[in-house]
Amino acid sequence: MALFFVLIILACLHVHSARSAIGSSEINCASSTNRVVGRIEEGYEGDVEIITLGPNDRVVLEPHMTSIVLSLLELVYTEGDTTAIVRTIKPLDYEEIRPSGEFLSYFISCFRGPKHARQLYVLDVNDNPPIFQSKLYSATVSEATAVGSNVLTVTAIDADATTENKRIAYSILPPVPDAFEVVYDYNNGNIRLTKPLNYNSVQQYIFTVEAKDIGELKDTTTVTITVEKQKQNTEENQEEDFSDITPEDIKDQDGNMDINEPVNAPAFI
Ligand SMILES: [Ca+2]
Ligand SMILES: [Ca+2]
Repeated sequence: MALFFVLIILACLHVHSARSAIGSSEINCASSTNRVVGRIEEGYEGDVEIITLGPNDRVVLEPHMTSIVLSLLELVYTEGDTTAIVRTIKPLDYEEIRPSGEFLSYFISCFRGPKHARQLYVLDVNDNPPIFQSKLYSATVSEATAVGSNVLTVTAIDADATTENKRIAYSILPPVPDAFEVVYDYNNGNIRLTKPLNYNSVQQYIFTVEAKDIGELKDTTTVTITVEKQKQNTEENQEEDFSDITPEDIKDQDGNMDINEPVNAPAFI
């Protein structure tokens, strides 16, 4: 009975000591193979592939299509071993891998023998927040600006590589000003005027705009809109014009050039 329990415990220890990896395969250096190791989310760190070798096989890890693999993966193997393990050097980062292709590709190459091609698909995770290009945006807007005009554009960048994880929604956080809204396209947030401005009522608006991605990762920026008084109307301009006339230009009817001279009333017969 005691022996039975010892065997059970040994079996459990064996299970717990077995290495887990994304994939496993056998390599025979007499012929080449080409296979997909598997798919894994970015951030993964650990064993990628466990390879069983023939007793006389000797292998090395080589890049395939791009050299980036050598900065991400290494081969744990000593000549004479019947097992070789491909494992990560650092957590896998989709944004680092994606510029080189759809998947990580490498060779397990036999010494003076065929190369065995492997593909590992790394999936994007929403691990990057939107970041505003500036923490402060400002604009000066005339109170004559038409309602519906875009008065300022704010921009945040999300470093995630896939469209879904880098899509950004912009909004104005409470307290929301009564004269502006934010409308956005794929790239930018546009601050739009929603009611006529009145310099005599409000000279400046300060509010916070938030950029948020699909996973609730977010950033904020402060927007300042300064209202500029509408240019003076025609009547005021005329007053301005008169004010520009110098005394030398003013002549009384009797031809006196001195503005301080009394003007003689014309004689009526
Ligand atoms: Ca993101
Ligand atoms: Ca990502």
